Amino acid sequence: MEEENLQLMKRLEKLKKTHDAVILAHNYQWGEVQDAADFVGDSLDLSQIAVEVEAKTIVFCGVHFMAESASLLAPEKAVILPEMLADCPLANMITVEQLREARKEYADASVVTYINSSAAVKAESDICCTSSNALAVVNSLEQDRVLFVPDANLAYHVSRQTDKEIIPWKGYCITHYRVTSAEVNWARKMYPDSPIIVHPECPPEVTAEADGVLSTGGMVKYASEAKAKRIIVGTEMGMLHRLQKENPQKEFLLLSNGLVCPNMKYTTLAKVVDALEKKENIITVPEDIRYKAAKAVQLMLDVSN
Ligand code: CIZ
Repeated sequence: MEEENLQLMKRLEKLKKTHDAVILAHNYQWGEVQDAADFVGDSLDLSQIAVEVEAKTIVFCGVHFMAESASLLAPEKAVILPEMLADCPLANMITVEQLREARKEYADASVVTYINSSAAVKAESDICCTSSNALAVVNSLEQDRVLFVPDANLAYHVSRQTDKEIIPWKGYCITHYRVTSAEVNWARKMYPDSPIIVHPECPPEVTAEADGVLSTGGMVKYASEAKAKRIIVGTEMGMLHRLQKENPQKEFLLLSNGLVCPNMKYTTLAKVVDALEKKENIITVPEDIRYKAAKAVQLMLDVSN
């Protein structure tokens, strides 16, 4: 396997030169994919890198909405998604039609849309947010009511920290929603000195008991600054690879065995090489949607920068 990966890495280096490409990998990708990437990060970091790099081709190792976000911010570049099956069930839990109906029902509310959504839904929103800036985005709005889509757990986490009325959409991440407070209690008993950090897409009873509720970027920072020698991590298992690599002197344990996103795991090193070789699976966003979606993302960047 080692030898096979080395051969793939060699082919990838050549292809990167041929196609003037960079490889971006989300924090939830397999370790081998993260190691082959030029940049590893969360979806927003990676989209901003896609804008900044000079390369003409971006291979986005993540799920569909992430490649779309990169494409809507960097439309002049060819954004490749190595595996077209890599979709995000949460992003598909709200459609444009459903959002239009909800807007009628909550006419006095602003619409805040989590980055885990399609470009078409972003285009129908007032502003976007990520898990790291959701509270700042909500608090920046003039309206007192906010329709928050599509993740209900993130909406609930924000509602605990703001005076605004948050109307949550009933979407959920199929990986994070499985984490239970029994797992938190068990980890506490087993490792009483180890902090437990979880993602805000986890259920409210889990986020309520954790020592930190953090985006993946927040977890990277927390891990490097924490004094603790062992940290329990409640997010997708791919995150452990990066945390361990950047903090070899510390130990990271997964809070729950169920923290595996099947969509993130579709992308393998072989598929990355194959997609770049064939220059296939290029993700584009129609211009009318792109323009409106990019505006909602830009408004978010104006709040968080
Ligand atoms: O925005 C992202 O990359 C996701 C899905 C999670 C996070 O917290 O970074």
